[in-house]
Amino acid sequence: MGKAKFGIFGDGKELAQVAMARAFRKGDFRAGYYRDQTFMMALGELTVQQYFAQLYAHTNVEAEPASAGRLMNGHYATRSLNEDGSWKSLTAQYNSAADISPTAAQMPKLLGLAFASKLYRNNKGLKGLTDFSVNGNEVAWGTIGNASTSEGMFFETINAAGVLQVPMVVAVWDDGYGISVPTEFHTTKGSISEALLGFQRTDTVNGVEILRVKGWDYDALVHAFETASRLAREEHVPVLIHVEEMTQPQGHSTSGSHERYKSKERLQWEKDWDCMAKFREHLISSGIATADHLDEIEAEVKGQVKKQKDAAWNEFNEEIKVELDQALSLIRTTAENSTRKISLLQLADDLQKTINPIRKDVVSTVRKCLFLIRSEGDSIKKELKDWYVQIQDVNQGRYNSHLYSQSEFAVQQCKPIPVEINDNSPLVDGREILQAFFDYTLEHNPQFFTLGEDVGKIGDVNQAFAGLQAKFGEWRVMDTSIRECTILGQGIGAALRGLRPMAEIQYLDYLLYGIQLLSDDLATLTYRTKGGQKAPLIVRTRGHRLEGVWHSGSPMGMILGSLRGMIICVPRNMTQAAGMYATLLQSDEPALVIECLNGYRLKEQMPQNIGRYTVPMGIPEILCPGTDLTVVTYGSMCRIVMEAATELAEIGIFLEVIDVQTLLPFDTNGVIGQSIQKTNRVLFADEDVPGGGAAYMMQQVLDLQGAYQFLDAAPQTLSAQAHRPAYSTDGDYFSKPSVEDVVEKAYLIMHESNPKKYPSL
Ligand SMILES: Cc1ncc(C[n+]2csc(CCOP(=O)(O)OP(=O)(O)O)c2C)c(N)n1
Ligand SMILES: [Mg+2]
Repeated sequence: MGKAKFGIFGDGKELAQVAMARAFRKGDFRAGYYRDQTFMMALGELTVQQYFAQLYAHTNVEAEPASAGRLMNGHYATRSLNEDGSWKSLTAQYNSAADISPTAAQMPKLLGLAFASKLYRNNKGLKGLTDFSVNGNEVAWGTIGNASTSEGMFFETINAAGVLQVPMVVAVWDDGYGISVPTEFHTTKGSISEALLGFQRTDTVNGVEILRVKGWDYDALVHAFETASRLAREEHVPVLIHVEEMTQPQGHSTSGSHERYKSKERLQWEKDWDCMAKFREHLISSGIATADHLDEIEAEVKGQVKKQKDAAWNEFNEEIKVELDQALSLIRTTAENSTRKISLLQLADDLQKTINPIRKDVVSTVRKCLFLIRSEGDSIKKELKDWYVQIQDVNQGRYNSHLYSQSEFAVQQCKPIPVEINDNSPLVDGREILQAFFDYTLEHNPQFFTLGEDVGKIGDVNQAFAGLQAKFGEWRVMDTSIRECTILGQGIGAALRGLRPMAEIQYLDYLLYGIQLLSDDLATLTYRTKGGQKAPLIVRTRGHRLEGVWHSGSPMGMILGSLRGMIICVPRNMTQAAGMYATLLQSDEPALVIECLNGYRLKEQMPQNIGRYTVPMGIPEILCPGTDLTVVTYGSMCRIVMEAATELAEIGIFLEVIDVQTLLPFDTNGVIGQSIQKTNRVLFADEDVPGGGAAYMMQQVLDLQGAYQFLDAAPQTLSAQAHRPAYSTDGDYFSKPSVEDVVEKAYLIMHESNPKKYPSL
């Protein structure tokens, strides 16, 4: 009837979900996909009315607690946080991590949710945190469709779970299809449990327990899920349950019928072997219920569902109706005094006639009206305009809030504590500053831990954690295999359960293996739950400049385009990096910190208050005051630009060099605009491709801050070449911006203003 745009349902997979719900305990977590309505309802974590509220995109958190209308139907989530952003007791409730649509992308965080139990059981420092775990007894339950098991993330997760021995149970809902494509196109040997047999644990060797069960066999399902629950909960053995012979009575979704791709025989088989039909037969044949009794229950339930559906629709509509009536009345009273009376009344009449009007109809009509009367006096426009401003504010809350934390734990709320450096502060390698910071933090923050490739025994490839595994143990400073995506997943899952992980990506160039997960899952988490969940993961990596195509990347434009919702820090040295980590650990926001790859051996003074001072987010630092040209930069480019500034000062050109420090948030106090007001010229310099990070900074300053009006010369960007950097020092010189590049570019901007004083080069 056009009331809902799209529907995707869990029928054909109900029975297994009831069995899974029976084995699920408080404190456990689910990370699944769009078929799990029965499971959520069986737990009591989803009412029928809430189910329909999501279908209609009801923006009210009480009506639709999973996503406040932000996600299409079939995305399930429980709320881990109180209104003020603080944690609820997760061990006192059933938990579902917030779903996302990309197939198999639930897997990496599932691994992390299970891994958290491992930490809570083995890391003695976490024992008191009973709102998050009771001795690591919580199981992380995953669900995934058969076709989605072909994704790389599925295999990466299964392998990691087998290595880590975490309490993860994955149920594969196998209906023989992935939309229209049958199993033989998806899975080796046509069976995921067959294909995975090499992972099967034995009496003597750890691995994954693999169970196989039919989706219509209730007793076997109950047995399988109970077995899995026990193994995972008590022994931390990962389990895969392959649930075969499931059906999909209505096809994949509302957007196409399955008669197009399923044979008559298959359609008949799905009718005969549908789990609900089979369960009915089972209940009758075993004498548990009579056919009449079941008919009665079905009729009654149908009536209840219809009632809740109507209630959801009415509640959804009620709010819109109130706004519609207000708008109509205001437009009509405005029309009475307006020269555009006829047009306004016509717009009001058209709005009133709209069938199933939505907010867009209301707001777009009001905006059209305001545009029509733009030349009329304020007294005529005022009421309608005020109403529009107020409703925009409300709609902002409904549709645009919570990209970042709105709680007292937001990074912006963190109290700045200045760094203390004096004459007694010794000069050390940059990496030693980080090492001192991590030492302090491991000592003082029991929830903090780090994991990554080579992070444990050798203390990362640049030795910022050197000696810290030996000091704090393997549950705090951990080596992992080479699997960037699930390293991040481990971090996300652990952060969802109250821990403070730092997940390391060895080089920024390899972030690409995990950027999909960060973009789809972590960066959207707060937004897509409207503040219902948080995962304050810190992703630590290093980049910008070293050697060659895969160890010198600075793909900031890519990151800025895909990770809105995360904090992006680009510290110029390790002193700044340590202060940023301190800020992040006081906040609840997820972040990416990119250290300078060529900065670990450079000398810096060891701060007196290492571990305690903080670097505020979104506050640029003026590295060198100047009067002629503002140069905006960050990261390793700070040193290059400062060298150029020294050279130019010798010929009387004074650069004001600004380190932005963080790209998200960006210069929240307008420091750069103020600088341009003084210098009237600006250059944005970085190591990204042309049109990348520097173009972003330009947009922020000229467009958002409006600094274009202070310019006396064309604003410019200086970036690396469009290709990736060639190898060796010469490769770097001819690929990345050099001191000469900055000097010449800055000089030419001065030439534009005063060609006489600064003749062309
Ligand atoms: C990464 C990604 N690719 C494609 C899609 C589109 N898509 C949604 S569901 C689906 C089929 C999934 O089949 P299966 O895993 O067997 O689950 P089922 O729907 O059969 O339960 C596809 C291709 C997607 N959501 N994500
Ligand atoms: Mg399928």
